[in-house]
Amino acid sequence: MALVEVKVPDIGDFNEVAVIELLVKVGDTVKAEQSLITVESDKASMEIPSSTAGVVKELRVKLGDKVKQGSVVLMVEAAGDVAAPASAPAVVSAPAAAQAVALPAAASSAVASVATGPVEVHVPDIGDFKDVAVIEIFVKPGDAIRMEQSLITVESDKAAMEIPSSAAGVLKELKVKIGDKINIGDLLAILEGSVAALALVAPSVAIAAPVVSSLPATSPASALAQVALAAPAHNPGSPTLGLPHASPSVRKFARELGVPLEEVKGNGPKGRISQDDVQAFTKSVMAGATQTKAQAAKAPAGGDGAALGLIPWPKVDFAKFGPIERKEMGRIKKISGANLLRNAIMIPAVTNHDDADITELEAFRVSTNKENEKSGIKVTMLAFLIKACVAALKKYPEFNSSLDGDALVYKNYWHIGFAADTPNGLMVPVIRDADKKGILQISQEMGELAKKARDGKLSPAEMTGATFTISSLGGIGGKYFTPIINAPEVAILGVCKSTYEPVWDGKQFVPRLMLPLSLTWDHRVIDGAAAARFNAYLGQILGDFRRVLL
Ligand code: CAO
Repeated sequence: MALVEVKVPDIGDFNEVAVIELLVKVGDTVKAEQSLITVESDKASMEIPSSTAGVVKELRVKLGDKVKQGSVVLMVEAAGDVAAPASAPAVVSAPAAAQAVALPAAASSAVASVATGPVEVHVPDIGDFKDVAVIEIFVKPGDAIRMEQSLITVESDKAAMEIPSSAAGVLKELKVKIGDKINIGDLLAILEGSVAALALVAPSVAIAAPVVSSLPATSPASALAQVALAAPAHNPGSPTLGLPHASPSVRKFARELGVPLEEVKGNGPKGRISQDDVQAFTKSVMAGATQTKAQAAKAPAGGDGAALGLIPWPKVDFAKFGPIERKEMGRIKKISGANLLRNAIMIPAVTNHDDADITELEAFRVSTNKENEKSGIKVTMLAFLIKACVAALKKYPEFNSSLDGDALVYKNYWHIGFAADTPNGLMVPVIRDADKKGILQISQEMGELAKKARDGKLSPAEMTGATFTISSLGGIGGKYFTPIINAPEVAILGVCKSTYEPVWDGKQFVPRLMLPLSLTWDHRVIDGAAAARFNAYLGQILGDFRRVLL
């Protein structure tokens, strides 16, 4: 078996195009015509195919390298049926058919004439390629079209190209739609207005597509067509198109997965989207961290359940049963609704209910408030709860963690969020570094943050970074409830109104002030026993704060 060089075939006038993707690695078995690398000029991206079948023994290029016709891409141990040329070195050159020529610069500006009225724009000579699919449409009726402006992108299995307009004017009618298969001569569009017609315009590319190199180039026209088919997947420099910048294979990959490429952030040079970017986007959508625009449009705060395969949400004409008034939900309610829905659906949440004896603590709170009357700072039970929770979070650190894929992120800071009821809806301001602050400071900050929340003046920084949240309905009433975890936190404490209860002290029932606690926790991270211990410890601290010192 011969070791052969696979070289960059004739890629027209383009010199020194950058390698932007390596599509194979050492050890891979490649077929003849299989794409090996993607190269890119400032206007076009193209895949370079293998001229032979075999096993890749060595890669001679790396990302960022500049290549031109004749550059060795890799060394292949040719398959038995592929004979290397007898003469050494065993070079497999580009097929003869790859003698594509670059579009003469003059061609695009020649043969122009001035006309008015309807002008038909047809698919120019795109070589032997037949039935190439329309994958993108850049224009719509009413758009003012410039000469040479890209109208659509078509794609074969290995190359993507933009088809430019052969005339200027206002687009009256587009004759193709996404998915249509087109051929040379097909009517693409009808323009109207003052137009400068061009008799022959090849697609606006100046880089020959090696992917068509196996097709016989029988005439200058088809050679030109090969140039044409080398068209760019995207013109990264063009501000007018605003298209995602990605190579044909990445586009194909994205289409196969149903990924909207325009929503993917490219991390390559000039924002180019790589296969890794598409994969990362897909993972993020699957994990629920990202929503595509289509998903967002389909699933407002209420959601219709279709994405979960549920039966449709009941649609009832309430007016049939009595007078109604319809009011759009406010922005905050919509945002928090969407978050609550996701958290309720995605987190296997369990709630433990317990009671804490706060008789002595309440007495201390009342006396503290008396002593501090002049300071203007009012201490409520919530400030003690924040402090007590920090102690419990330190003792049971998984309650202060977040899930990141298969890993747990333990946070060595204790920022406690508290739910605040505001006229605009529920908000969760955050007391930062609650472990470093005393009860008075926490009470003061809580008062300020709660006021800001009610006035709609909380900054994003004041609502982010919490490691655990407390939702207190103690000032209102109720006994127990099941709060929803504020992802990516893994637990939340719900607190209701304390009441005097008869508690057995071993000899008799005595009146004790009992605080109802409801701890909701993420069962992926926390076990039931740990949750019971957390609540029990919290109860002990609230019963006797001196335990924090132990
Ligand atoms: N048991 C008994 N009384 C309690 C109590 C409890 N657990 N917690 C607070 N109280 C008392 C306070 O001592 C205060 O009494 P006084 O008026 O006699 O002094 C009164 O209830 C009102 O307290 P508060 O609500 O103003 O203060 P807070 O620190 O307890 O709470 C805040 C502040 C912003 C959290 C609260 O105003 C609030 O918005 N709570 C609602 C939170 C919420 O909506 N949660 C639900 C989220 S899930 O939808």
